[in-house]
Amino acid sequence: MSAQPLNIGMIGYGFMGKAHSNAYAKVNHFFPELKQKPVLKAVCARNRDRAETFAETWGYESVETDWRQLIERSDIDAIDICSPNNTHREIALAAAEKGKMILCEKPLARNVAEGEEMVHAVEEAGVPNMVWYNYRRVPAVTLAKQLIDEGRLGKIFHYRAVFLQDWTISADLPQGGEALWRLDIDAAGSGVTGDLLAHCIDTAIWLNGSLDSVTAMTETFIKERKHNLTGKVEKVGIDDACAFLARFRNGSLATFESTRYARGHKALYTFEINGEHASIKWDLHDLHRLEYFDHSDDSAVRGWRSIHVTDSDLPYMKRWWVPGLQIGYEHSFVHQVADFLASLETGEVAGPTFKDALETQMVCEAVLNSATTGQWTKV
Ligand code: SOE
Repeated sequence: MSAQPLNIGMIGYGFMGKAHSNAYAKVNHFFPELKQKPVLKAVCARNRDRAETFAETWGYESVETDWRQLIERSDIDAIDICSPNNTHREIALAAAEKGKMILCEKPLARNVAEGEEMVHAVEEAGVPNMVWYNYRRVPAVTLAKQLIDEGRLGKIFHYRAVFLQDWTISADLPQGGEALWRLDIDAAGSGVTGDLLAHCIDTAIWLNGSLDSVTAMTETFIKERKHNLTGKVEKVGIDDACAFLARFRNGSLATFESTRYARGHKALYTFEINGEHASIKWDLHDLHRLEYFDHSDDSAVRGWRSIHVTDSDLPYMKRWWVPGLQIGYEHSFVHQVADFLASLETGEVAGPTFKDALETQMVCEAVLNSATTGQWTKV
């Protein structure tokens, strides 16, 4: 039986628009059992020429320049929100009201208040929803989850995560507008906390449960930048760097650090988890490997082992190539769409939902509040 079409209306066409479009295009080739097939029905962006170029490149059937028009269309089943963070709430509320499924780029919103409204809207409308925290579905990270859930690490004492970049060091870089909205507090809501630490927090909650309290520091190294929308030099409102200590509800201790000022690092996302019996480490730059240390090994051979996560019995890998041949960043998005489509058939929810992502938003807000007050803050 051929798969039923699931018509996608994509809002935005930046880097994430490409990652999601690629996932929709590939998913049924590698997950042929799925009963629904995403169809790239329409892409929406204010700049018609660029939207048309994007549509042609990726095979979208049509173009809209007003997201409200897109949401009105009866031939659209699911809205994918890939536009800046300050648009997420309004689009999600309108899309939920029209009964559309919603796949929203991370972070869910700029703050908890917006996120709460979004959760309320999708729950009230009863529409399937998901947030693109893609790193959960890197096979090595999913394997880490399996090992933890099997109890192999035992009691977890420590969680350590960093996400380091260096692309905003130049004081000449403006803020605001296309591509640079991540530096604009109004558009983004926060800096590295919502953009990068949110990934680390989502993974951490998924692997080790909820966080209880945090104490944080943030810094804005470049205080003023030219604003692309006004042409004037304006105050920079985002956090360029953020580090925080945290306590998980299960008693483990954590450190999280993120910056866009770590010269030499482009996207170094790593985490390490130390348990009573075993430890694991993961590094985005080597994303197909999971480092594992098991204290129960015979001391003659005990040591950190590097698991090349390519065997077909490991998460998602039977979908791809033969053992030994690895996959990359884009595959995590394919896996996320596959799980979302499967959830529509089984009714088994594919996380992170808006509600799950709201918890991450709450941690981000507690972190930013703590950095302002200098106090330990409950999540
Ligand atoms: C920022 O540079 C960014 O593109 C984030 O917005 C993404 O979420 C992250 O995965 C990579 O870095």
